[in-house]
Amino acid sequence: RSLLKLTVQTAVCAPSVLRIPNVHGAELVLKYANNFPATHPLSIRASEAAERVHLETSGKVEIRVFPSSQLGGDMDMLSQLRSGALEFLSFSPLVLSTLVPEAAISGIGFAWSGYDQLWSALDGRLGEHVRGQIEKTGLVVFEKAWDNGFRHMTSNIAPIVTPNDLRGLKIRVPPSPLWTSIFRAFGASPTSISFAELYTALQTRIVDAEENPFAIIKAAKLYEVQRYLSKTNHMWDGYWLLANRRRWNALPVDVQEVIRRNFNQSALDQRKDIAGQNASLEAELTADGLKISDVEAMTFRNVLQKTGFYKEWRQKFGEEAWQILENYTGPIS
Ligand code: X2X
Repeated sequence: RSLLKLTVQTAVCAPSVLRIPNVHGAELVLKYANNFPATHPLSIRASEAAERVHLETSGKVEIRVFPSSQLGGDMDMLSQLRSGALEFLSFSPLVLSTLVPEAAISGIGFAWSGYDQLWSALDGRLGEHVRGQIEKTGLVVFEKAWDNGFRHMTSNIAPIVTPNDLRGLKIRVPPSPLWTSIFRAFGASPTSISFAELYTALQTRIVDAEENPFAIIKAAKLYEVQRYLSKTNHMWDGYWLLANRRRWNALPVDVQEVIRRNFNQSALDQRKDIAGQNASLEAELTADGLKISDVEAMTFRNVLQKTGFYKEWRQKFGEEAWQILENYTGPIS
Protein backbone atom coordinates (compact mmCIF):
# COMPACT_ATOMS: atom_id res chain seq x y z
CA ARG A 1 0.00 0.00 0.00
CA SER A 2 1.40 3.35 -0.94
CA LEU A 3 -0.45 6.44 0.09
CA LEU A 4 1.71 8.74 -1.99
CA LYS A 5 1.37 6.77 -5.22
CA LEU A 6 -2.29 6.26 -4.55
CA THR A 7 -2.75 9.98 -4.19
CA VAL A 8 -0.95 10.72 -7.43
CA GLN A 9 -3.04 8.17 -9.34
CA THR A 10 -6.20 9.48 -7.78
CA ALA A 11 -5.26 12.99 -8.77
CA VAL A 12 -4.68 11.96 -12.36
CA CYS A 13 -7.76 9.78 -12.77
CA ALA A 14 -10.41 11.50 -10.71
CA PRO A 15 -9.67 14.95 -9.31
CA SER A 16 -13.00 15.08 -7.51
CA VAL A 17 -11.88 12.27 -5.16
CA LEU A 18 -9.38 14.73 -3.73
CA ARG A 19 -12.08 16.36 -1.65
CA ILE A 20 -11.16 14.67 1.59
CA PRO A 21 -13.46 14.96 4.62
CA ASN A 22 -10.70 16.01 7.06
CA VAL A 23 -10.83 19.75 7.77
CA HIS A 24 -7.09 20.14 7.24
CA GLY A 25 -7.16 18.21 4.01
CA ALA A 26 -4.81 15.54 5.32
CA GLU A 27 -5.55 11.86 4.78
CA LEU A 28 -3.47 10.84 7.75
CA VAL A 29 -3.30 12.83 10.96
CA LEU A 30 -0.66 11.67 13.44
CA LYS A 31 0.37 13.01 16.83
CA TYR A 32 3.86 13.82 18.09
CA ALA A 33 4.57 14.93 21.68
CA ASN A 34 7.42 15.93 23.97
CA ASN A 35 8.00 17.52 27.38
CA PHE A 36 10.06 20.45 26.06
CA PRO A 37 9.12 24.12 25.93
CA ALA A 38 7.87 25.11 22.46
CA THR A 39 10.83 27.52 22.15
CA HIS A 40 13.47 24.83 22.68
CA PRO A 41 15.36 23.63 19.55
CA LEU A 42 13.95 20.13 20.04
CA SER A 43 10.39 21.39 19.60
CA ILE A 44 11.30 23.82 16.82
CA ARG A 45 13.16 21.20 14.78
CA ALA A 46 10.43 18.59 15.35
CA SER A 47 7.88 21.08 13.98
CA GLU A 48 10.12 21.66 10.97
CA ALA A 49 10.28 17.92 10.32
CA ALA A 50 6.49 17.76 10.52
CA GLU A 51 6.20 20.64 8.03
CA ARG A 52 8.57 18.96 5.59
CA VAL A 53 6.60 15.71 5.87
CA HIS A 54 3.43 17.67 5.11
CA LEU A 55 5.03 19.27 2.04
CA GLU A 56 6.69 16.13 0.72
CA THR A 57 3.42 14.21 0.97
CA SER A 58 1.57 17.05 -0.77
CA GLY A 59 -0.42 17.73 2.36
CA LYS A 60 -1.60 14.15 2.80
CA VAL A 61 0.24 13.48 6.08
CA GLU A 62 -0.15 15.88 8.93
CA ILE A 63 1.86 15.38 12.11
CA ARG A 64 0.44 17.51 14.90
CA VAL A 65 3.10 18.63 17.35
CA PHE A 66 2.26 18.81 21.06
CA PRO A 67 5.25 20.27 22.94
CA SER A 68 5.56 21.25 26.58
CA SER A 69 3.88 18.20 28.19
CA GLN A 70 0.54 19.32 26.72
CA LEU A 71 -0.54 15.68 26.61
CA GLY A 72 0.62 14.95 30.17
CA GLY A 73 3.69 14.18 32.25
CA ASP A 74 6.46 11.86 31.09
CA MET A 75 4.84 8.64 32.26
CA ASP A 76 1.42 9.60 30.88
CA MET A 77 2.90 10.27 27.47
CA LEU A 78 4.80 6.99 27.53
CA SER A 79 1.61 5.04 28.21
CA GLN A 80 -0.25 6.95 25.49
CA LEU A 81 2.53 5.98 23.10
CA ARG A 82 2.40 2.34 24.14
CA SER A 83 -1.37 2.17 23.75
CA GLY A 84 -1.31 3.88 20.35
CA ALA A 85 -3.22 6.99 21.48
CA LEU A 86 -0.02 8.83 20.53
CA GLU A 87 2.03 7.91 17.45
CA PHE A 88 5.37 9.64 18.15
CA LEU A 89 7.16 10.72 21.31
CA SER A 90 10.58 12.23 21.99
CA PHE A 91 11.73 10.60 25.19
CA SER A 92 14.75 10.75 27.45
CA PRO A 93 16.71 7.48 27.44
CA LEU A 94 17.07 7.79 31.19
CA VAL A 95 13.37 8.11 31.82
CA LEU A 96 12.75 5.34 29.29
CA SER A 97 14.90 3.09 31.47
CA THR A 98 11.85 2.36 33.63
CA LEU A 99 10.78 0.26 30.61
CA VAL A 100 14.15 -0.48 28.97
CA PRO A 101 16.83 -0.60 31.72
CA GLU A 102 19.82 -0.46 29.34
CA ALA A 103 18.56 2.71 27.65
CA ALA A 104 19.99 4.74 30.52
CA ILE A 105 23.59 3.73 29.91
CA SER A 106 24.40 6.90 27.94
CA GLY A 107 23.55 8.87 31.09
CA ILE A 108 26.04 7.31 33.47
CA GLY A 109 27.75 10.01 35.54
CA PHE A 110 31.00 11.68 34.41
CA ALA A 111 31.51 9.20 31.56
CA TRP A 112 32.04 11.35 28.46
CA SER A 113 34.95 13.57 27.48
CA GLY A 114 32.60 15.60 25.29
CA TYR A 115 30.30 15.57 22.28
CA ASP A 116 32.70 13.97 19.78
CA GLN A 117 32.95 10.86 21.90
CA LEU A 118 29.26 10.88 22.73
CA TRP A 119 27.92 11.17 19.18
CA SER A 120 30.31 8.56 17.83
CA ALA A 121 29.00 6.15 20.48
CA LEU A 122 25.32 6.96 19.91
CA ASP A 123 25.61 6.96 16.11
CA GLY A 124 27.70 3.80 16.44
CA ARG A 125 27.60 0.53 18.40
CA LEU A 126 26.27 1.89 21.68
CA GLY A 127 23.27 3.52 20.02
CA GLU A 128 22.67 0.38 17.96
CA HIS A 129 22.73 -1.76 21.09
CA VAL A 130 20.33 0.49 22.99
CA ARG A 131 17.94 0.78 20.04
CA GLY A 132 17.91 -3.00 19.79
CA GLN A 133 16.79 -3.20 23.43
CA ILE A 134 14.13 -0.53 22.87
CA GLU A 135 12.75 -2.35 19.81
CA LYS A 136 12.42 -5.55 21.88
CA THR A 137 9.73 -3.84 23.94
CA GLY A 138 7.60 -3.34 20.85
CA LEU A 139 8.44 0.32 20.23
CA VAL A 140 9.99 1.70 17.05
CA VAL A 141 12.98 4.01 17.49
CA PHE A 142 14.57 6.24 14.84
CA GLU A 143 18.33 6.09 14.28
CA LYS A 144 19.41 9.58 15.27
CA ALA A 145 19.33 10.65 18.91
CA TRP A 146 18.54 14.30 19.68
CA ASP A 147 20.45 16.44 22.14
CA ASN A 148 19.25 17.62 25.50
CA GLY A 149 22.74 18.27 26.76
CA PHE A 150 25.35 17.90 29.45
CA ARG A 151 23.64 18.68 32.71
CA HIS A 152 24.53 21.26 35.34
CA MET A 153 23.26 21.62 38.89
CA THR A 154 21.29 24.64 40.05
CA SER A 155 20.22 25.61 43.55
CA ASN A 156 18.50 28.24 45.60
CA ILE A 157 20.50 27.63 48.76
CA ALA A 158 24.19 28.10 47.98
CA PRO A 159 26.65 27.43 45.14
CA ILE A 160 27.45 23.73 44.70
CA VAL A 161 31.21 23.64 44.44
CA THR A 162 32.29 20.42 46.14
CA PRO A 163 30.46 17.09 46.49
CA ASN A 164 29.85 17.97 50.15
CA ASP A 165 27.58 20.83 49.10
CA LEU A 166 25.11 18.17 47.93
CA ARG A 167 24.72 16.60 51.38
CA GLY A 168 21.08 16.72 52.43
CA LEU A 169 20.14 18.96 49.47
CA LYS A 170 16.52 18.59 48.37
CA ILE A 171 17.04 18.18 44.66
CA ARG A 172 14.51 17.39 41.96
CA VAL A 173 15.45 14.62 39.54
CA PRO A 174 13.49 13.29 36.55
CA PRO A 175 11.70 9.98 37.17
CA SER A 176 14.49 7.44 36.63
CA PRO A 177 16.41 5.13 39.00
CA LEU A 178 19.82 6.21 37.65
CA TRP A 179 19.13 9.81 38.59
CA THR A 180 18.00 8.95 42.09
CA SER A 181 20.99 6.68 42.52
CA ILE A 182 23.64 9.25 41.51
CA PHE A 183 22.29 11.91 43.88
CA ARG A 184 21.91 9.40 46.74
CA ALA A 185 25.55 8.51 46.21
CA PHE A 186 26.38 12.16 46.92
CA GLY A 187 24.26 12.10 50.08
CA ALA A 188 21.62 14.42 48.61
CA SER A 189 17.89 13.94 49.03
CA PRO A 190 16.52 13.45 45.49
CA THR A 191 12.81 13.56 44.62
CA SER A 192 11.45 12.35 41.25
CA ILE A 193 9.27 15.00 39.66
CA SER A 194 8.06 15.16 36.06
CA PHE A 195 9.44 18.09 34.06
CA ALA A 196 5.90 19.45 33.70
CA GLU A 197 5.85 20.21 37.45
CA LEU A 198 9.44 21.32 37.87
CA TYR A 199 9.02 25.11 37.72
CA THR A 200 6.24 25.11 40.32
CA ALA A 201 8.12 22.66 42.56
CA LEU A 202 11.07 25.07 42.66
CA GLN A 203 8.88 28.13 43.05
CA THR A 204 6.97 26.68 46.00
CA ARG A 205 10.19 25.26 47.51
CA ILE A 206 9.06 21.63 47.44
CA VAL A 207 12.67 21.22 46.31
CA ASP A 208 15.59 23.66 46.45
CA ALA A 209 17.69 22.40 43.58
CA GLU A 210 17.55 20.71 40.18
CA GLU A 211 19.86 19.85 37.34
CA ASN A 212 19.49 20.43 33.59
CA PRO A 213 21.46 21.54 30.53
CA PHE A 214 21.85 25.27 29.73
CA ALA A 215 19.27 25.20 26.92
CA ILE A 216 16.50 23.88 29.20
CA ILE A 217 17.37 26.22 32.05
CA LYS A 218 17.00 29.05 29.55
CA ALA A 219 13.90 27.87 27.66
CA ALA A 220 11.98 26.91 30.84
CA LYS A 221 13.11 30.12 32.59
CA LEU A 222 14.41 28.18 35.57
CA TYR A 223 16.71 31.13 36.34
CA GLU A 224 13.60 32.87 37.69
CA VAL A 225 13.35 30.31 40.49
CA GLN A 226 17.04 29.40 41.02
CA ARG A 227 20.03 31.51 42.07
CA TYR A 228 23.16 29.42 41.52
CA LEU A 229 24.40 27.27 38.68
CA SER A 230 27.41 24.95 38.91
CA LYS A 231 28.98 23.74 35.70
CA THR A 232 29.16 20.13 36.75
CA ASN A 233 28.53 18.47 33.35
CA HIS A 234 27.69 15.51 35.57
CA MET A 235 25.75 13.50 33.01
CA TRP A 236 24.51 13.70 29.45
CA ASP A 237 20.92 13.23 28.43
CA GLY A 238 19.21 13.32 25.07
CA TYR A 239 16.11 12.10 23.30
CA TRP A 240 15.19 9.11 21.23
CA LEU A 241 12.31 9.54 18.85
CA LEU A 242 9.94 6.66 19.55
CA ALA A 243 6.92 5.45 17.60
CA ASN A 244 4.09 3.09 18.43
CA ARG A 245 4.84 -0.02 16.38
CA ARG A 246 1.27 -0.96 15.49
CA ARG A 247 0.50 2.57 14.28
CA TRP A 248 3.85 2.73 12.49
CA ASN A 249 3.38 -0.59 10.69
CA ALA A 250 -0.02 0.61 9.50
CA LEU A 251 1.65 3.46 7.57
CA PRO A 252 2.49 2.98 3.90
CA VAL A 253 6.20 2.22 3.45
CA ASP A 254 6.85 5.40 1.45
CA VAL A 255 5.26 7.51 4.17
CA GLN A 256 7.43 5.76 6.76
CA GLU A 257 10.49 6.65 4.70
CA VAL A 258 9.53 10.33 4.46
CA ILE A 259 8.87 10.58 8.20
CA ARG A 260 12.00 8.71 9.28
CA ARG A 261 14.29 10.66 6.96
CA ASN A 262 12.91 14.04 7.99
CA PHE A 263 13.02 13.40 11.73
CA ASN A 264 16.54 11.98 11.50
CA GLN A 265 17.56 15.09 9.55
CA SER A 266 15.99 17.37 12.16
CA ALA A 267 17.85 15.51 14.92
CA LEU A 268 21.16 16.45 13.27
CA ASP A 269 20.01 20.07 12.80
CA GLN A 270 18.95 20.19 16.44
CA ARG A 271 22.34 18.89 17.65
CA LYS A 272 23.94 21.84 15.84
CA ASP A 273 21.48 24.28 17.43
CA ILE A 274 22.43 23.13 20.91
CA ALA A 275 26.14 23.29 20.11
CA GLY A 276 25.63 26.89 18.93
CA GLN A 277 23.57 27.87 21.97
CA ASN A 278 26.04 26.37 24.42
CA ALA A 279 28.58 28.96 23.32
CA SER A 280 26.37 31.93 24.27
CA LEU A 281 24.04 30.66 26.97
CA GLU A 282 26.43 30.98 29.88
CA ALA A 283 26.62 34.73 29.37
CA GLU A 284 22.87 34.98 28.85
CA LEU A 285 22.09 33.05 32.01
CA THR A 286 24.48 35.26 33.98
CA ALA A 287 22.60 38.26 32.63
CA ASP A 288 19.37 36.52 33.69
CA GLY A 289 20.69 36.58 37.27
CA LEU A 290 22.27 33.17 37.84
CA LYS A 291 25.60 33.08 39.69
CA ILE A 292 27.68 30.56 37.81
CA SER A 293 30.58 28.57 39.30
CA ASP A 294 33.07 26.02 38.03
CA VAL A 295 33.67 22.71 39.78
CA GLU A 296 36.42 20.08 39.83
CA ALA A 297 34.59 17.26 38.09
CA MET A 298 37.14 14.69 39.30
CA THR A 299 36.25 15.27 42.95
CA PHE A 300 32.66 14.33 42.15
CA ARG A 301 33.68 11.33 40.09
CA ASN A 302 35.90 10.10 42.93
CA VAL A 303 32.92 10.05 45.28
CA LEU A 304 30.98 7.93 42.80
CA GLN A 305 33.89 5.55 42.56
CA LYS A 306 34.27 5.25 46.34
CA THR A 307 30.59 4.67 47.04
CA GLY A 308 30.42 1.81 44.53
CA PHE A 309 28.08 3.70 42.17
CA TYR A 310 29.89 2.54 39.02
CA LYS A 311 30.18 -1.03 40.25
CA GLU A 312 26.46 -1.19 40.94
CA TRP A 313 25.47 0.22 37.54
CA ARG A 314 27.98 -1.91 35.67
CA GLN A 315 26.22 -4.93 37.14
CA LYS A 316 22.79 -3.55 36.32
CA PHE A 317 23.60 -2.72 32.69
CA GLY A 318 25.50 -5.97 32.21
CA GLU A 319 29.00 -6.65 30.88
CA GLU A 320 28.07 -6.55 27.21
CA ALA A 321 26.62 -3.05 27.32
CA TRP A 322 29.33 -1.79 29.67
CA GLN A 323 32.10 -3.04 27.37
CA ILE A 324 30.51 -1.26 24.41
CA LEU A 325 30.32 1.92 26.48
CA GLU A 326 33.94 1.73 27.63
CA ASN A 327 35.11 1.06 24.05
CA TYR A 328 34.14 4.68 23.46
CA THR A 329 34.81 6.34 26.82
CA GLY A 330 37.81 4.37 28.06
CA PRO A 331 37.67 2.74 31.52
CA ILE A 332 35.11 4.39 33.80
CA SER A 333 35.15 2.18 36.88
O1 X2X B 1 12.98 16.38 32.91
C1 X2X B 1 14.03 16.94 32.61
O2 X2X B 1 14.76 17.49 33.42
C2 X2X B 1 14.46 16.95 31.16
C3 X2X B 1 13.62 17.93 30.40
O3 X2X B 1 15.80 17.30 31.07
C4 X2X B 1 14.27 15.56 30.65
O4 X2X B 1 13.37 15.28 29.93
C5 X2X B 1 15.18 14.54 31.10
